[in-house]
Amino acid sequence: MSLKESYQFCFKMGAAIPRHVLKDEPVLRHIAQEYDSITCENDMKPENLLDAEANRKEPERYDRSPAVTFEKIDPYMEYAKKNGIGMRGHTLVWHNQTPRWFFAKDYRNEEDAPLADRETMLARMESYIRTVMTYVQQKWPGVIYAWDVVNEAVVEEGLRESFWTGTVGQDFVLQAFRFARKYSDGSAALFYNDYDTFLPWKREAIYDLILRPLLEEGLVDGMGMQTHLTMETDLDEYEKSLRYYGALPLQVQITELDIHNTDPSEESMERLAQRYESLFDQLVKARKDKAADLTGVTFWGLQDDMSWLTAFRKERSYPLLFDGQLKPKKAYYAVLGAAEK
Ligand code: 9MR
Repeated sequence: MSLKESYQFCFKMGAAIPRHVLKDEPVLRHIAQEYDSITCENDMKPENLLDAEANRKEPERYDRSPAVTFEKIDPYMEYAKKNGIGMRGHTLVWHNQTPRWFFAKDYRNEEDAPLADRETMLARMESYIRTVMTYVQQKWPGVIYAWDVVNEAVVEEGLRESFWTGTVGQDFVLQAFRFARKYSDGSAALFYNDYDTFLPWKREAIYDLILRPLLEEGLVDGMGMQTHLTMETDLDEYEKSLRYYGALPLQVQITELDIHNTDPSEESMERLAQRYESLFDQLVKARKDKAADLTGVTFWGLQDDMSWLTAFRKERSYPLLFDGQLKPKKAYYAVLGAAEK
């Protein structure tokens, strides 16, 4: 049985995929066999959808309605549609992977170009969200079932300072969700997505700053727990967060799961497998106890040698269920096993 078959009774199973696998038939067959959800690892982020050339060439024309291009995402959408695979839309509004010129007056590219004013940036945000959502709803109906409307807006000091807070202001999250709700045809749930959601201060801060105000206006449908774990992450705290968000009138999705591990030895991969098993035990139990409306689990990568962690941590990581040859590791069987208990 595959991952998606084993967990069909519980939630969708997904993986983030990079662009190059779209040309790799054996990998595409593997995805269709194991998963019923995919996320573009990078291609649905603003830096890949915004049409840099058009906007910067005709800044007056596009000032309040940025030009967007879909050539990078169409191949993913087509593959998903053809294979009956759902997609998480990642991500509409983010401080990262959104070019600085997008926030600049007249889309100017210089590093110190003055920023656009609030009204202009609100118009650009609305237009971007409308254009992207409308396109996928009309051209690829039924494929995207969840949108990460805003990603990673909370830090220890409160709301993260970014070009979004610097232009629109402190209400940029609320504004983004209002636009997403306005242009959604209801086929996709609207998510707030963040990392380190297992930290006690962060789960509270996300509720206070983000979820509570959004819930008051009925603007949010789900909480995305990214779930980039290490071998040391406190899984009891993780479970508390899962149940904390689960107690809210929201879906919960695990959106970017991996467990950083630098030691490929057999014992270490066995410990990794045990950790995945403990985590999936929690997830299945939360679902069975109705402690969380957990609707999907997505791994952040297909196989160890495609993981972002190796570059980010500057040390080779073996964090996923499949090795460099796409061969299932012990962790894969441990995850399958957790579904059968
Ligand atoms: O995996 C993505 C990596 O290829 C990019 O270089 C990186 C740049 O921001 O983004 C990675 O994906 C991130 C995701 O979009 C949001 N949460 C954290 C992920 C890992 O950095």
